Amino acid sequence: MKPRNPVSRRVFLSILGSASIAVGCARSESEAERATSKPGSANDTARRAPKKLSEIVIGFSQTGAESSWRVAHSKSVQEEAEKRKIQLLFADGQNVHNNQINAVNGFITKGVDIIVIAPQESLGWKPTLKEAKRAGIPVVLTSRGVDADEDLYETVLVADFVWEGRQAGEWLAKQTNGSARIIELVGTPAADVATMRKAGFAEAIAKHPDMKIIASQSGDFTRTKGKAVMETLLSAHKGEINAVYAHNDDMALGAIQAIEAAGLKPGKDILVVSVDAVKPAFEAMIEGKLNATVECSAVHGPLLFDTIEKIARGEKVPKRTIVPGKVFERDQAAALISTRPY
Ligand code: GZL
Repeated sequence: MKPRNPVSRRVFLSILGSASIAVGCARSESEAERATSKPGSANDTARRAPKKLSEIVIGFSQTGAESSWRVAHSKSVQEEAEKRKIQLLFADGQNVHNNQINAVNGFITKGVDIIVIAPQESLGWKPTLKEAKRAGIPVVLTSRGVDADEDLYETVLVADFVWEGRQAGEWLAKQTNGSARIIELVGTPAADVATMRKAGFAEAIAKHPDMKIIASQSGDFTRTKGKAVMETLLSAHKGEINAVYAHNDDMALGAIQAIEAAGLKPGKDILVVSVDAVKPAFEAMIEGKLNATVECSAVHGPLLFDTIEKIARGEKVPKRTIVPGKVFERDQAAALISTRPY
């Protein structure tokens, strides 16, 4: 029997009365046959007794803890699950792509109700996402996207990374009257967020022929690597550099340490602009060492769980849910740091 409409292959969670949940999944015969051979498959889900919201199990595969932003992101998701009394299985990928693939395959075997992924890398997800679909388990992406057909996931919850890169480029163009020798510290190269922040920045500075990226290297979104890369580039380009664009605050803070170690004044001799707007970046702006940061909110928890509950009710959700941000500059930092949520 072919499911009447494609949506029927998703796990349906309809909230009945006192937040109890009926979990069911209509499947085509061939899928039903396939599913019955595996314990904990969606077919079993279809036979599961109605669940209370608090009995739903979510499998969350997180990249790791590479940056202050990521730590705040994990905290936001875990606190929201706690608040809504929804069971969250948290798998720390330790920034290794294959760890995440293994974790998600484990969630599928276990037969969780919904899978949430913050992907370290964008490539290599298709087979695993197809397996989740076959098992009737909806997938929600958060903080980064994947290179896979849209019908393999419900929605991706991200910022507009191209906009972020563009804001950084436009800010720097204004500060330098369109004349700069720039070091770019790139995030994890295989992550869409790095590709997009790079593209947005390049688009903005392309309007200014005298703004040149003299070197672009990955610091993998970490403070340690940001510092190491900046040390190398400072000695390779002695006296040439007057600006740094870092794809996240952690790499910018590492670069600031390297600039100071080289006897230069970050924020003055070399302007520094980055993305995320984490509290340590506000502290660096108050010290005058970071000039600006483009906010990429890490507080995904509330919106993520609202989205999950919409999917559960069978409501349509947009394929891409954009989390808005804004630009913060050095002279605003002291007044705003106490209001920062992460
Ligand atoms: C953005 C997120 C990025 C942050 C970095 O959504 O994927 O990864 O900007 C983090 O700090 O490492």
